[in-house]
Amino acid sequence: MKRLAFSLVLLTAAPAYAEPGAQDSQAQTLYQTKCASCHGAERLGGIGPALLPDNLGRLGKSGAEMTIREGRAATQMPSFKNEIDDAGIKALAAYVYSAPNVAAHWAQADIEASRVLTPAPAADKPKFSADPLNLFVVVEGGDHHVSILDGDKFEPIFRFKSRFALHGGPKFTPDGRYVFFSSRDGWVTKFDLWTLQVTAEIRAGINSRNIAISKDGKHIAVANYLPDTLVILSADDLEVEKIFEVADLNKHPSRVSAVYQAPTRDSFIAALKDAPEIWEISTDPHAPPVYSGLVHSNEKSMIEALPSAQGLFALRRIEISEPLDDFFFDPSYRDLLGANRDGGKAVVVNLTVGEEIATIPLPGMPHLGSGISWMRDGRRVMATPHLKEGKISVIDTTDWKVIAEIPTAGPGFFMRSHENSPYVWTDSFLSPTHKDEIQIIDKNSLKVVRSLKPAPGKTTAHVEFDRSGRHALVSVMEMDGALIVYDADTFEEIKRIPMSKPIGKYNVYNKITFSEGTSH
Ligand code: DHE
Repeated sequence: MKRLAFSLVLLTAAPAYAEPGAQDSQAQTLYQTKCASCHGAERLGGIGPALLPDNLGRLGKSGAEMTIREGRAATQMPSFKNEIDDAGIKALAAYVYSAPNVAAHWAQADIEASRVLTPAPAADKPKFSADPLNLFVVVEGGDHHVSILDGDKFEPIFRFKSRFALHGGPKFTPDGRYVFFSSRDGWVTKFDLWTLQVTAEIRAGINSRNIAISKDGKHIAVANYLPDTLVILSADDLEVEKIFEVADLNKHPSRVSAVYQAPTRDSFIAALKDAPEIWEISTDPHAPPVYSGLVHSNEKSMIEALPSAQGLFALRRIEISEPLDDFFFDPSYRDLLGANRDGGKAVVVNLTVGEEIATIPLPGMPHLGSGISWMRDGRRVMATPHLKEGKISVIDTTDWKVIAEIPTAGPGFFMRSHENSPYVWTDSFLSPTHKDEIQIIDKNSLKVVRSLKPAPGKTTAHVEFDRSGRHALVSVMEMDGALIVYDADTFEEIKRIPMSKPIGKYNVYNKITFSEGTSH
């Protein structure tokens, strides 16, 4: 039986979930009377987010208890401490971490029914005077808002309420006019940066990872953990164009860890969490035929035995030795570096031939998704932080050898640079003692040249440059946080803009030009 067919299916196995406890019936009654109206009778979400273990994993049971007891600031979640006693709160928290009675399903009809269109009035220019290509889009996770910042004056020009818990980088149309956001509970939002208006929204999954936009800006791909799907939407009005039920060649379903645009290949590349395959989905209507599953096989009979696909959304499977769920792409998108959370290594996959071509030992859990690359001594190097060790590994992409390990203040999450800057900025986001420190590394000497601690004791991370590369913006990721603007050459603080837990910030120009030092 398929684990996630597009209908209600009894749940057979779900290893990530705790089994329902004995106090379940009390908790279920409480849930239906107190929570269901916002979070849905089946815990799939509504006004509030889905309350399933896969959505709540990072909150933890004690965090869930605290949220039920105290409510959540700046949201519609009230405090229940005067309505539910301690035992009830504990039972409810355990309940939302237990397996749902039915497999979570989100079929095409559900996706389509969720779509809301709010078209903006016609506009032939932005309704503000700031450079529309030097805007910053800032995701404020504290009270779930997005701020639009003038990237020359560093002044907010607009702020709006976003979906709950946006995650991953927003994606821009090639002209920089529209931006798309995705939330952890599956919502995709299209926002018009000229009229400053949300124009369309749709819930493409129950638990989503991220989105990608196609090279021509016409299609949005949504990577889902729940259900096991990859959903393609029209970027125009978010209408569903195709749903891939993701499974390996043996029909074992897989979650999709992330999906990316490969601009030089005119395709989406998807990382699968549970299958030893990388998926490439063509976004070129004239793509030649591909032989799914056997792209690297020499066995003619097997190639003939498999159907070929061609054109828009043709699927190519690249078989690899084990699942890889964290990717870095070289700027030509010929090679991909992949890792999974368990291994102390990265695997290089050549996307042209569909083969693993090298393995790089990289202990300390590299965070390849945050890797960046630059030219040094005529050779292209890439650098990655590590989630479990305070170091940056620098790799020569010609022979895939680690050429340096730069010690940092602690395990880090993000890295950034700009083609006009001689420096790389990185954080120690995961360090219990140095999470307030930003370190700046010389791209040539590979030495740390400066450490900044702009808000002692407060988590400080995620950097983005402005269009010119002259300024670097850093987040103090706290509820009473701030965006700090630095001179990228002198490292002097220029301005501090208060914000509610600013997470990521994204410069329109750098994103649409695939600037070398930023994420895509
Ligand atoms: Fe992220 C990007 C996965 C936890 C903030 N994160 C991404 C991307 C992936 C990913 C695959 C690339 C998507 C894209 O931009 O299109 N993140 C994961 C995880 O697997 C992990 C470790 C665990 C999880 O909970 O999913 C994780 N991420 C976090 C956080 O805890 C962060 C710090 C806070 C939050 O809001 O969840 C966080 N992730 C971010 C940000 C980006 C991101 C800000 C975009 C980075 C960029 O500059 O483009």
